Amino acid sequence: MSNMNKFGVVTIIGRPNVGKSTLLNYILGEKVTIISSKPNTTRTVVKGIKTTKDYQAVFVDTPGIHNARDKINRLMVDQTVSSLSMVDVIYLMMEPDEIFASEFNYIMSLLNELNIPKFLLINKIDAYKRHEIYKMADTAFKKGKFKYVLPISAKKGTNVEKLLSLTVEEFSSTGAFYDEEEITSIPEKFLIAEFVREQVFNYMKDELPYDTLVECESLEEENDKLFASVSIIVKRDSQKGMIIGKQGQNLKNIGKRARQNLKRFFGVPIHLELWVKVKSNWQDSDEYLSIQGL
Ligand code: GDP
Ligand code: K
Ligand code: MG
Repeated sequence: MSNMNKFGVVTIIGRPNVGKSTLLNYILGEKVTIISSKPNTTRTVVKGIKTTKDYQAVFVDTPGIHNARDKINRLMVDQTVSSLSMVDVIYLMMEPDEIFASEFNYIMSLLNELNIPKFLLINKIDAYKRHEIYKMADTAFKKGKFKYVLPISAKKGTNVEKLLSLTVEEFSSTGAFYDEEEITSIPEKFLIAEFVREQVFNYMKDELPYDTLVECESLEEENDKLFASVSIIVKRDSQKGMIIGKQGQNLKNIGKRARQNLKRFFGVPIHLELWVKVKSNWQDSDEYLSIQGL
């Protein structure tokens, strides 16, 4: 990892079955997927990380974004889109014959507001005729502000190398921002926080405030064991109580499940220390904004 000079976060948006997982599996070369059982969580979830000698790309999922049918869902989608400010590149994946329904237009109008490069991936080109692909590309350019429109086949890998090199062009050179030691610890910390966040969502159901922040404050490795300290930051004391639960049972469950998943993911045991903190104005604080914007 020491020669790595670029770092970025990518999200893939698209309706079910369009081929998102297939593309990720092709890119990552192995199945790395974190599944959140709670739909419509507005936070992003890490799906996998690709590290080469030149770059590191973190792929995150954006659950619930393709569900803008009614007013309630649209509120959720609004929230989700604003949480995308942390990503460097957005992939929107469609099939050549997909129609531009009202929810697509709605999502597109929100995405167009974001100053983040958007790539339209027209997937499954191995299964469609050329004119169908051209027609989709033409319509897409009219509907959205795409930096690139790329016909791909996630299954066969057609144009995927091209896609990756265009993606990395959008990444920032982390050398300018972090020293080497920090670069190597950032993705693991980011992942650990995501695993914990996933369980916080699972156990809190609808009571969880959207602006809950999860942060991995320290991570150390010793004798093939990981030691992590993670903070769950809420705005009010009452929310702190909810997360901890009766006799700490909720927090215990969150920690237990997160630990199991982390152990499976990293392949080593992990000692996880969870803290619940109240910071009433973290959204206004530079320190926390920079963490959220990782
Ligand atoms: P997701 O729901 O967006 O994650 O979609 P999946 O990755 O699970 O893919 C849904 C289906 O589409 C699977 O049967 C895939 O094999 C298929 N699929 C994905 N990409 C391609 C492609 O490039 N060409 C073809 N022909 N099928 C594809
Ligand atoms: K970045
Ligand atoms: Mg999938």
